[in-house]
Order: sequence, then C-alpha cells, then structure tokens
Amino acid sequence: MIRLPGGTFRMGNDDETANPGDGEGPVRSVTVGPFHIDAHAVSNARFAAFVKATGHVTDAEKFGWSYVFAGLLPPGTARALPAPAGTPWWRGVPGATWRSPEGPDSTVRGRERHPVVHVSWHDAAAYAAWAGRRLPTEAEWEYAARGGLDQARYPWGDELTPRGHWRCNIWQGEFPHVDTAEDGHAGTAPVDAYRPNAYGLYNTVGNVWEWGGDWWTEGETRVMRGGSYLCHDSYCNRYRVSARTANTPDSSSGNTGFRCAAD
Ligand SMILES: [Cu+2]
Repeated sequence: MIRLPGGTFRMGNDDETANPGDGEGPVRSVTVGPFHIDAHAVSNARFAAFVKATGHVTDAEKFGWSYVFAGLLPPGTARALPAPAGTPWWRGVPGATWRSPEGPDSTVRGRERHPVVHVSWHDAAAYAAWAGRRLPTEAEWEYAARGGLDQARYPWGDELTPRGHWRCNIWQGEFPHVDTAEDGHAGTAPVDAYRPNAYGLYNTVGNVWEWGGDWWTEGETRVMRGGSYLCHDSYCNRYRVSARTANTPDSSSGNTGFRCAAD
C-alpha cells in the first residue's frame, strides 16, 4: 500500500464533455486526511488467497451467472442470457465467475496478476474486511488517482497518449466490434501494467472499474470509478480521473474489480 499525507484538492470536473447525469461537477475543494491505498487493483492471486482462507462465495457464484463482454466469449459459448436493452455487447453468461471470467470453459491460469473481476461490491467489501482494510471513499480515490496534478484529465496529464505512448488499457478501434489493442491489451491487463502516476498508483483509469466505499446519490447503488478496457470515446469516455458511474451492490461483470484503502 501507498501512504498518502492527504490534503486539499480540486475534485470533479466542469467539462461539458462529461456525461450530464454522472454528477462529476461542480468542481469543489475537498480535504482528505492521511490514508493508505493499494498501488493497484486486487489481483486474481490475492482474491484466491482470500477465498481459500474464508470460503467466501461471490454473488456471481450465488446467482449462477455474470455479465461478460460478448467479444471475449469463446466461440460456441452456449446459453448466454440475452443482453440488457441498449448494451448489446453484454452477455449474461451462466457459470461466469472470478475463477472462470469467460464462462465455465475459461480459467484465470496465466492471469494471476490480472485484476479479479466478476466481484460485486459485497465481495469487494468482504475481501477488504478480511484484509483489515476498507474500500476507498470517492474523495480518497480521486485524490490518489490525480497524483498531485490539479484538474488534469488523466492521472498523468491532459494528453491521452503523450508522445504517442499509451498509458492505460482502454478500447482502440471501432467499439464494440474491433479492438485493435494498440495499447497492448484486449480485455484485462496485469494490475501493474503501464507506468504508475506520481503517487505510485497503477491503472486508476482503464483496465477495470473499481468499486468505491460511497453510495451514489440516491442510496441504492454504489459508486464505481476509473472506467475499463471497454471505454472508448464513441460510447463511454469515463476513462478520465473525475469520471464516475454506479451499480447495485450485488452486480458483477467482467470489467469491474476494486482496490483497498486503509486508515
Ligand atoms: Cu467506460
């Protein structure tokens, strides 16, 4: 974990390119106290250690299915549940779990250093409690992800690909049909891929959405931050440091994970 001294920073974003319903703005001064935060998302190896120690059963395992991006499904994947309205690239896949991210015939072998996915907010909170940690507040997450840069668009600055170099794992090509993987990865990347920000945090934007400790405004969904490997300007530009979304605490998908914080 990384120890951060805390301080006052400008949180949020007034840019009109943000999604109006997301509540990124207005920009306001926020003060956070000192805290610790994981340098990267919790990996499959770490989550496996938690499950081995506790026998934890994830929400996706209880429900018997989870959402997988259609483009990552092995050919012939059977009995996928229909996609939700408006997002035809998702499939509800029976047997998709953190151990089998693309369904029963898949494994995380070779992806031990990739972020755990198909974990709900409940699963993330259970892991954090086991580890003697907690999920970061939104303010802590954004303060840490900004790495000391005031109102920059990304954790490293305002330019998406400085000098032509990719700094995060998002979608390149034509979403949702062609991912050219110009950034080096289609699907998840290892938790410590790319260069960290100035505070030493890896992959705060892109790779996987990260559950946060806070409720969304209305109190039925939990905040998620950072965007994922599926983000692309043509559909979802939430791979920015101020971007946010939410989901119900029992939801899971192949592009959502988490990192922990501690006092
Ligand atoms: Cu996105």
